[in-house]
Formats: sequence, structure tokens, C-alpha cells
Amino acid sequence: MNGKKALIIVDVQNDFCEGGALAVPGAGEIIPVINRYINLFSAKELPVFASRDWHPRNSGHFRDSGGNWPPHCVQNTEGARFHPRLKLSDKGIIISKGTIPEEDGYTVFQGEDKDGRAFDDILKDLKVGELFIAGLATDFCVKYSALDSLDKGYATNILMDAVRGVNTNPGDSEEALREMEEKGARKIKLDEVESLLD
Ligand code: VGL
Ligand code: ZN
Repeated sequence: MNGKKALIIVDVQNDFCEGGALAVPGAGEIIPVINRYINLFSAKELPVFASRDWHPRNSGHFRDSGGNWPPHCVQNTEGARFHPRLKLSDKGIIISKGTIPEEDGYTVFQGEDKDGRAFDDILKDLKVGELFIAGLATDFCVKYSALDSLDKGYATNILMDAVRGVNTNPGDSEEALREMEEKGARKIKLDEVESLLD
């Protein structure tokens, strides 16, 4: 698919960072790198999206309601806020997901903006054909978002210096990256993206 390039930053929220309810090891390290990607895409006036896990308190995704996870990113709590060091501009488009109790919301393609527009519809409106994915977690939301992106025909890039995984089982992130690559995702880093956007 031809079309514009866009950056999607997945779930860089307090609960997924050091000290949070579901902290992803090394999450803090990627924030300055993500900020450089934000600058790069903003300078070219390319769209920047930031997704957020935005669960109701009674989400079936939480252990106490039969799911897999400790409560995290509950709507309107401190843990659900974007990390304070993440430098989103006013132009950044926020995509909320996991907002209904029956949904895990692992993929940003289940998300919508503040006006209820589905992520995929916004991409189509903006004529985006290629996604660059950063954020948390490599083995969950990054993975499911990337697989959906490929499925829907977007050229899909994983920003290797700007993702980190949960790794409940050792090697989960490597396995996830292998699967994304096998399905057609490209692994890429900041210097290569810099020259691509030039
Ligand atoms: C995520 C586990 C539970 C993620 C969200 O953002 O990768 N992981 N909810
Ligand atoms: Zn979640």
C-alpha cells in the first residue's frame, strides 16, 4: 500500500513503566528514543499517534474478573496517564483501547480517538500507508497491533530501539518479533528511519 508514513506509540503509560502496576522492564530507557522519533515525524508533518490502554475498573482483562492481569491503566487514574517524560505534542492523536469490559484491547486497531473514530478509519482519512510502531509491550500490544497492521495491508515497521517487552516467559519478545518479521514486518532503528524520512 502506498501512502504516508505515520508513527504509532503504543501504551507509554505510568502503569507500564517503572513503579507501575504492570511495569515493563526497561520501559524508561525507550522514552528519550521515542521522543526523538516524535520530533522526526513532527518535523516532516507526518501523523503521530499515541495509544493508551484505557480499561474500566471491572474489565474482564483483570485477574479479579477472570483475566490475566493485575488491574492497570484504569480510566482516569494516575497509572493510565502517559508517562510524564513522553513529549507528545498537541497534534498527537490519542487512541484509547480496551475500553469495554469484554475486550482485552491488545491491538490499537480496536481503539478509537476522542470522537469515537476507529484507528483504521483515521489512517485511511489521512492516507497513511505505512506504520512505524514504538512502545509497550513488544510481546502484547506492539505484537497484536503489528499483526493487525500487516493483515490490513499497511507496510509495518518495528522500531527496535523503542520497544520493550513484558517477557512473562523468557524469550517471549524475541518470539513475538520473529512472528512479526515472518509475517512481513521490518525491524528498523532510528538512524535508518532518519534517512528514510529525508
Ligand atoms: C498490555 C498487558 C495488558 C500492553 C496491555 O500494552 O502490551 N499488556 N494490557
Ligand atoms: Zn491492559
